[in-house]
Amino acid sequence: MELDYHPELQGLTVRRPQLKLLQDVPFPAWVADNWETVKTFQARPDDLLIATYPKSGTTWIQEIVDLINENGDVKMCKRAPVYERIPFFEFFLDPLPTGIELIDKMASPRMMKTHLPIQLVPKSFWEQDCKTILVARNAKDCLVSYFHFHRMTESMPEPGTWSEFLQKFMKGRVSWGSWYDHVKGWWEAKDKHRILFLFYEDIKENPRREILKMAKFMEKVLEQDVIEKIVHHSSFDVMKDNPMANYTTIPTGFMDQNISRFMRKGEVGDWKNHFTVSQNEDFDEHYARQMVHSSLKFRNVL
Ligand code: PPS
Repeated sequence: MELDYHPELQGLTVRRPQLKLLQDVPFPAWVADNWETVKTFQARPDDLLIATYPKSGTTWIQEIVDLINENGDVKMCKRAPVYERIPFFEFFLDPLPTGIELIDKMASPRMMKTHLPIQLVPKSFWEQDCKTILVARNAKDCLVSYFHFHRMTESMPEPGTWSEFLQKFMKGRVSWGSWYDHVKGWWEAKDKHRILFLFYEDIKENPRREILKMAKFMEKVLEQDVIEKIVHHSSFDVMKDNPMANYTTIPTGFMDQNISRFMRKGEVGDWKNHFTVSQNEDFDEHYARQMVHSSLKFRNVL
């Protein structure tokens, strides 16, 4: 793996953070310690937010949204790594530029990603009536992906064993908190704000259909050949070999892709390779209790 983008960061190492609570939601200390800057951010009306619980397909949507915005210009979408083209809003890890520093330098319309639960999104986004593309992924695949991500990046606390991490995830004692509260919160808000609510599994099933939904939401009209180009260039196989999308530009002291690739498998149902029968039964029972009052339904879960 080569790092030829920002070579000055080659030796960068990151120390695993502690979790700190913000309104009862655990965050890596590097988010919690910078909360005033996040909270007071001034959104613009044409800002586009991509919101997800971690490991739900954020990078996939970032690539699609950039390709839509650039009318399928693949070269243009390789101008910088995805985390600079569409910055991570609540990112504060020295000596990398913060998400907000990158956003402040962007011309409108600006695009950014966040993992914040709805109740913690700065109020200026709603005052400015900004649009949000929300992507949700089934809990079990999210959990598996999050476990492997914790193994490979020092920006997250130690995951512990698979079964320990499973317990922490079910209790919501992981970075950005409870998956259940996150998806339910955004689901309840989807008709109160301009939110396009999408599912990872739907995009896997029919990327073309979901890309068209995103383009419509972004008020972009795309020619047929451009749509096909976007489908191709945002596919897992193409993105995993694209250094501007696969995070190989990040030094190994921050993300060690020898432990687990950022673009790991990109599949629906990989959880079946991780859960024991009894873990699956416990998880299903707990899931049913957590989701009982919500009309939000995922497939491939129970
Ligand atoms: S992060 O760190 O929260 O921003 O991660 P995020 O991008 O949300 O999630 C990473 C997972 O998404 C998968 N991925 C894709 N799946 C299908 N198609 C495409 N193009 C794609 N791009 C990224 C990625 O492989 C991670 O999932 P797992 O299950 O770990 O492979």
